[in-house]
Amino acid sequence: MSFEGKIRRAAERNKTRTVLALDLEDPDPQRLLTRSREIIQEVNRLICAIKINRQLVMALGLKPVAESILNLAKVVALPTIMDAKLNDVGHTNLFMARTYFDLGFDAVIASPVVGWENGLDAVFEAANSRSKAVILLTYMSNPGAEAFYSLKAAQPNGNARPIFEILTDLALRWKAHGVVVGATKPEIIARVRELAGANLSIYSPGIGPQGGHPVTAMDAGATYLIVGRAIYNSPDPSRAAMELRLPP
Ligand code: BMP
Repeated sequence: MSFEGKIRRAAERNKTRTVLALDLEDPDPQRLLTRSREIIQEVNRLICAIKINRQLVMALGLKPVAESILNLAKVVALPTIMDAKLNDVGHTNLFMARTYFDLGFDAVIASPVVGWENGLDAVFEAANSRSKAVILLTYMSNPGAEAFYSLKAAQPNGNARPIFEILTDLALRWKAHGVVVGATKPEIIARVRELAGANLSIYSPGIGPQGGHPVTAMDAGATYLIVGRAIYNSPDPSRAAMELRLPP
């Protein structure tokens, strides 16, 4: 089944649009692995996917991530996203994308600013040939993001457009599964939704500690919320995940 099919099925089954960002930190790799597994076991019926960052892969290593975290995700029927933020030339992007897909990840996040030719072309090809997905970073949630993503760039026709609008067009042209747009910028989510129509999934991080609000982000047009600390740092993670389940 495709990533899209898996996340939709999990979202319907668990009545949630929350993707868990599994970003725990611990200097002891064994404790980190145990805690990461515990959080998944605690909230797996209250989330629809798991996103893993490079920091977790750095701390645990690829093999333990695959054997322990990805296997557990499979057991609890949740798709996994590798937040690789791929941002290099073609051959190294391809190596990383292939490695993550072959380990068992269902989707990767990439940065569209490297462009298509000898940038993300091979990543999309690798994803498409394996029924995996590519999600593109389109507007980040941190305050400093505005300086780049809202910058207006001249178009061949002489008009100037904000960079995030150009990146949204690229996501549509390249047939990306989805885009990442910060929950801290509901007006940008609304604009991306307006440009993209109904079919492009919008993943929105920045809920809680970064200042974004789940209802505002969903009302603006987000498809999924990406949530880390507000769940795993909560004294009661399953209650926190439960509260993020929004009425249909
Ligand atoms: P938290 O909910 O703890 O703030 O974590 C947000 C997660 O989303 C982190 O994994 C971070 O890497 C990711 N993220 C983000 O916060 N803003 C972005 O613009 C893009 C992201 O991938």
